[in-house]
Amino acid sequence: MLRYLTAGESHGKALVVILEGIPAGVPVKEEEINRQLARRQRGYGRGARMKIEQDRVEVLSGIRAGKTLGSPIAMKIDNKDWAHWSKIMDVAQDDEGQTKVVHHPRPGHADLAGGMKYDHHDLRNILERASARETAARVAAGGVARIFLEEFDIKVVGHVINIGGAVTGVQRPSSKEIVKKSEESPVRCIDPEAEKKMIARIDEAKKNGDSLGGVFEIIVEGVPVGLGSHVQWDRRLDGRLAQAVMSIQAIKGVEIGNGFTSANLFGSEVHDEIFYKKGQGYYRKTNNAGGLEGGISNGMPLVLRAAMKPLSTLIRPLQSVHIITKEIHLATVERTDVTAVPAAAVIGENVVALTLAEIFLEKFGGDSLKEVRRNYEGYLEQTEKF
Ligand code: EPS
Repeated sequence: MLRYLTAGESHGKALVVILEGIPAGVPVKEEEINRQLARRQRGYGRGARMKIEQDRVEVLSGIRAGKTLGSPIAMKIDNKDWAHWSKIMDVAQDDEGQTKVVHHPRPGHADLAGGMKYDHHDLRNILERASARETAARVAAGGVARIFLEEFDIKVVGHVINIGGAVTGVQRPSSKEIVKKSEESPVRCIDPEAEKKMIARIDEAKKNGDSLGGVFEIIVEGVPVGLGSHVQWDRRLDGRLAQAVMSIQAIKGVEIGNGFTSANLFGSEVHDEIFYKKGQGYYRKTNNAGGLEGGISNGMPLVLRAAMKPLSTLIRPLQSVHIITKEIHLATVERTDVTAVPAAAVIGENVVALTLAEIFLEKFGGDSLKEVRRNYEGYLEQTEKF
């Protein structure tokens, strides 16, 4: 069983994550995890915080001499900004000046619902954990998961296809094209025309003290037939991927394959016809299903998209209420990003990797990489004969 838990507040000392269930013998380099962390920090439209942080992972357990031990992998990412917040976020002392107390909940944020639920009258006690800073810890865990998946030639890539209505014109790009072009784009978009429009939209939002959301796409190649199952609701691959991606802060919609578009079409226009060639096996000419049928991976690349709402901290704030006096008040303004869709694409890749690794291990599980590989190869041999 692969599982993980994160802890940490946005302006606390550090973020931590414990990842358990990665088999022994997987070669893991800290540098590779750090590369994922750095990718998550980039993106046009990010705010001042990203100039302060340079996320680096410190592996505390579970890896020795460059290989996983099979024991829990504990990792820590320090918050550099802690230096400015140590008094405010102190474990024992009350912040005497109360300089950063939050009483005006931001529409769209967890502030009000969280405050009411946990009976916190300083809404900072909610927003510190609700912050998307937490995703750095998930990406660290995802960094290990994708190294594990790559042992089986499963590769996860992502790119931005829409920011604030500026949409890419490139349809169904290959993974190679995505990797090559998105890393160089400040908005992680592979279409230079759309990139220009996205940047203009971000500039416009910034000028107006506003924020923007968008859509990113994740593609996974090398997924074998048979991950997930039709037999029970909580074993369906689509449902489990959607939960992982939907749980990323600010995500409001997830679709697989043609998703919402297929609702407008006839079945004959949607379903991917099945062909067979000796030596090659079964194949499809289209992939409208996004690599999934009946909650089971079908051997085609997995295609998933997610919609991110505009960030809820607005420099020109919306109306809210003072939670103590109940008087009308503008929402709290915290330092923020204008948009974080490029970062969300990286987070999406990494949570998808975690979910796929989890389901892969459910099917081919073993305590060492060698054992998992043996199980996997035996299964491939069986399906090739089908
Ligand atoms: C965030 C607000 C900003 C973002 C932060 C998420 O942080 P701050 O309030 O410190 O300026 O930069 O994202 C990160 C710190 C990160 O690592 O992604 C929020 O309110 O969610």
